[in-house]
Amino acid sequence: MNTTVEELLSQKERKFNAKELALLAAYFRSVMFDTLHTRGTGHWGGAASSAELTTCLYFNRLTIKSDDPQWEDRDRVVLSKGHASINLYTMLAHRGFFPIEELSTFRTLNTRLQGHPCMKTLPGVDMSTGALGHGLSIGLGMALAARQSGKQYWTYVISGEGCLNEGQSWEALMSAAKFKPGHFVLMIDYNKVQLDGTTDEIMPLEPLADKLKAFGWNVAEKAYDGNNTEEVLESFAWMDSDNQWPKAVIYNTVKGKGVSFTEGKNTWHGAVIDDDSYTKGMLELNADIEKKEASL
Ligand SMILES: Cc1ncc(C[n+]2csc(CCOP(=O)(O)OP(=O)(O)O)c2C)c(N)n1
Repeated sequence: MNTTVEELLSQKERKFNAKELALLAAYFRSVMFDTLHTRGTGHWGGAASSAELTTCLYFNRLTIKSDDPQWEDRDRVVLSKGHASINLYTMLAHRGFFPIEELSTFRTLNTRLQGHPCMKTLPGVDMSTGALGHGLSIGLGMALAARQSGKQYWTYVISGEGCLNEGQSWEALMSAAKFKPGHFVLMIDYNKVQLDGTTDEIMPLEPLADKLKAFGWNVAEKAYDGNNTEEVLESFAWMDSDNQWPKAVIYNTVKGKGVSFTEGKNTWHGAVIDDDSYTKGMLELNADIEKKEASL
């Protein structure tokens, strides 16, 4: 690990600014790429597209306690796109929920870091996910529970297009608009590419913002650049700007972001990272880290 990243991570409880978050996201992307290659497994594309979203959440936004993962007042995160588990695990490990070295056990049988996150075994995981489309309903339940119990915590659901292709998501969208729980946010990682094709080929979602509005949601007028930490922080300011719930934010992202030959390609949804791709990809990821370090 290079010094600047190490310095930042030694203060992991503080709220980082946009440039620091950009460096952390670049570094975390390299950790994800490295772990997937070492373990001979996939799901790089969707993990990479969410890197800035989760880095900004875990290192700027969330009220959580790594030494008390079940703290009742903690903010909740539901990674509805549970196949991107390596992203969530990388955040949780570097935020102090479990040892960073444990990432090397990713997707090994009988370990805590299974291919899809398990809330029963891994500290910091608020919900077990993996079957697309469940996350929003579960998040709604968490947000309603906050209201019921007089708590102020926030609930964030991170969803890809695959989740929004599931009918259950639209039932949850309807229910949330009826019950209007506070501090409830849907963050859409809109990379427009799924497992075996583009979203337009599989099941188009456009006009997505209009659909969400028609379902009764408060939708951010701007579709933010979800791979730009300044814009993600801007979206957080929007979340705080009024009291109209539920809220949805659409983030334009790039699947496989950070490694040129994986960007925008569904073939890199679940592919194993072979040695040659690893070598070439790491050169790009490390160059990005150096560039972001120099900008601090
Ligand atoms: C109900 C269900 N159907 C199918 C799958 C298999 N599957 C896993 S990921 C995926 C594509 C997801 O695409 P997207 O939501 O765009 O993911 P991202 O690009 O953000 O990783 C599919 C079809 C699943 N996990 N659950």
